[in-house]
Amino acid sequence: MKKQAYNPYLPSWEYIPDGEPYVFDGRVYVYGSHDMFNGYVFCMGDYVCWSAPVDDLSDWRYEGVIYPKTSDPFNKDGRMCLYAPDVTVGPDGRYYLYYVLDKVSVVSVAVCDKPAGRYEFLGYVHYQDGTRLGDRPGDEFQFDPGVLTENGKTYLYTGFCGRGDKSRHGSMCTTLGPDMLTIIEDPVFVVPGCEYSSGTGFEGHAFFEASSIRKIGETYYFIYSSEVMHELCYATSDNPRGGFKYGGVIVSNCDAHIDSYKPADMRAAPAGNNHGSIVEINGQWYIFYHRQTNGTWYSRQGCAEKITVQPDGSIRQVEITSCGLNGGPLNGKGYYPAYIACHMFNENGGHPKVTQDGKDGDEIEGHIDGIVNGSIIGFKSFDFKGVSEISIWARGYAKGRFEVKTSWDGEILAALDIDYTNIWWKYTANIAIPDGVRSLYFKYIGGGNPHFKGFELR
Ligand code: FUB
Repeated sequence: MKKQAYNPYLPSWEYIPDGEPYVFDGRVYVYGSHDMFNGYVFCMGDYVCWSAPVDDLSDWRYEGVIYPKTSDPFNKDGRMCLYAPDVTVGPDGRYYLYYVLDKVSVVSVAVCDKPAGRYEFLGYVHYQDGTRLGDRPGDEFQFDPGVLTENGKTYLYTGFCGRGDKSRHGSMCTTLGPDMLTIIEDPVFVVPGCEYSSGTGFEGHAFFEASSIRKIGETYYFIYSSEVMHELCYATSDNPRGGFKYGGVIVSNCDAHIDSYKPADMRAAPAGNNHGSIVEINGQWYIFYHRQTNGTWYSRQGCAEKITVQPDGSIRQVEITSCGLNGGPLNGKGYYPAYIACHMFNENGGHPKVTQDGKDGDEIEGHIDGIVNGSIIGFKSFDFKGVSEISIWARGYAKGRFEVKTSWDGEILAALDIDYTNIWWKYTANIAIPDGVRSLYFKYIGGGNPHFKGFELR
């Protein structure tokens, strides 16, 4: 790899949640929504695409705008947002983009000859009499399409189930014919929402949103965001239109359930909605998901972690890290930006936040603010060897110290005293980090609210 790969995997000034990863012709393409820095609602941008060669997951290329939000006939004035999309290759070899706008319950389709060219609006998914899916009396709410095409049929999964809404039953599968628009098999519910999960095996992890579908061997894997929102779960079946059994949690964007370094119910990062999917890249499976930044749900960023599909087809929950696509721990020496922190929490509740200077689109490296006395910021993980000095860059109205540790509640290995400064200021201390693969934590003790830009290990 040319560089090391971090989480988030795209530049820190890019905000692409809901990522659906696919490998086409030797490159990984990610199709997601497009949030903005300081966005005041979800998904304020046009769809853009990023891709990377399968043999260098650090080398992401901006493919540009693939679909402006005003391309949909229902949205000529740009009043609505493009919610989470998905892409599938049709029987004609072209690429089909499925999405819903945020204020209408119909599924739109756009098409392109290339994975990341300019997609053109094609039409709305409809029954054979021309009635749009979502418009027929009795149709349930259409949301977050996930699509898979095989043998001339496209399986379209949609739905959104809020707590207390008995009109929503779960995620539904609708089968489309080779024109990619016309329904040939009516919707059937495949995974229950929380109002209908009792006795199904999905209790506590019922379907909320973010339908996504993949196939491994002969097994269909339905990936979705559960009723607790921060976790991506999976269910499996040998039939795309039914028989799905709950499998488990693959990732939680706050590491809920993980008890290897903290209590299982402790949230190691700001929890928020989640959406993504699994993909095999060069023989390794990954889960793509997103995290929340800037203290809101409207500036989300894509992250990824390695997963293992066990011989029995099961997938165990993986931890959130700073280095998901890197293939292993980060080099134990060098400069690292603070925005790659995977753990951010305060001793007395709440979380610091990743943010950036400037406005949306300004290519300025992100940093962390919202730091208070007792804030803990962690990075996972590094392969340390012979580290003897550490520097940090901080600024802001603050006077105190950053303690450095290799576990959030562990021994203090160094302390860096900081003072008021209006510009990024470098502070250095000697440290002896034991060799080996470990996390790195910074705990702030003091007054005020420092900003944290990055650190260097030597
Ligand atoms: O990005 C907008 C919406 O938030 C998506 O459609 C949902 O899946 C959730 O991630």
